[in-house]
Amino acid sequence: MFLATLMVNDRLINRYLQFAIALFLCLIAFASPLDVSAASLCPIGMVMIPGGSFTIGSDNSSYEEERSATDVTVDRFCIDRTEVTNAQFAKFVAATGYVTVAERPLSKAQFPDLPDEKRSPGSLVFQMAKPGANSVPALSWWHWTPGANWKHPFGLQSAIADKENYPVVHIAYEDALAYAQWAGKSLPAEAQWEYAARGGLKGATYTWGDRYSAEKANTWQGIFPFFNTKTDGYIGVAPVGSFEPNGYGLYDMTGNVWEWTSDWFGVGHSSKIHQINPTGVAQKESFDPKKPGEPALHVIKGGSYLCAPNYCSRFRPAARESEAPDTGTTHIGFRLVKNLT
Ligand SMILES: [Ca+2]
Repeated sequence: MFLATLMVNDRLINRYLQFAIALFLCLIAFASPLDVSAASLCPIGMVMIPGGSFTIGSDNSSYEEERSATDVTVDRFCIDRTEVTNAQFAKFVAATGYVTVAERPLSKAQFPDLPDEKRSPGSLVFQMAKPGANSVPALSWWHWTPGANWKHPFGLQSAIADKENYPVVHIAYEDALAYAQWAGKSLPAEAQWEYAARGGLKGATYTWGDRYSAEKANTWQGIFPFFNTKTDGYIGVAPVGSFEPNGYGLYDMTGNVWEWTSDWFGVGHSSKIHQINPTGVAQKESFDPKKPGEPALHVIKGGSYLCAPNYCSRFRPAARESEAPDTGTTHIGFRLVKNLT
């Protein structure tokens, strides 16, 4: 009797096992195409952007460098969900001993006429116009500050001890490139960056749509550089992810800090051909009419917490600015891509 019961139970157990295995295989068969393609192709912290065509630039902007709007195609790629943070950059420095451009003394090769006492490391720090001022010379808000670097954003007296989740700043192009090589990733091409910033919207002015909102991103409210009403909650840099993401789930593609791209800056976009995975002009062709005396410049995108409607209203996907590769400031950071093809 006992043996018969055991045999019946064994058959029941076998049937249950067969059913469970069949159910498990079905779940894998249905689940794996979604889970594997979406999750495993991109490293943690990155989002996969599906390939496609879009219109880069804008013909409706007053900024000449955004013209002519041109159709381009990009292959799928992964992109960081947020700007690279102080905590992430600190891991890179701890692992490699890397010293950023802002932490190095100014070289005689690059600045032959500079007296030795002015070769101390430093960077450019933004300072608002003094109270009561109603006019200031252009760019006079940038102050060379000895000791300013990613660990000391406003000079030696400042620190990032409680700002691990803030975007790293004072990053020169070669600093961003060194981090990218260590991370096994790349700096985005301008087309990749702009395509990702648009979040799936076609031709929208902003990353969220066509209507400007002071509360959608960390920009400047008020009259730059005289007063900032802080409507968006932040007078300076904000922790990454403080505002709603765009349609692709990417944070701070508008404002907070400018972001480096791998493209050299040209006057505008070429409308001659439909380009696939465009990478911008050659280095020798890099030129910005606003900065005729400067050599090759890289494209930066996204605008920053210093962009106000009255000055540098570049908090739009189509907007672009030029930046000298050796110049990081209190409002330039970066994010990376991982190319899948
Ligand atoms: Ca702000």
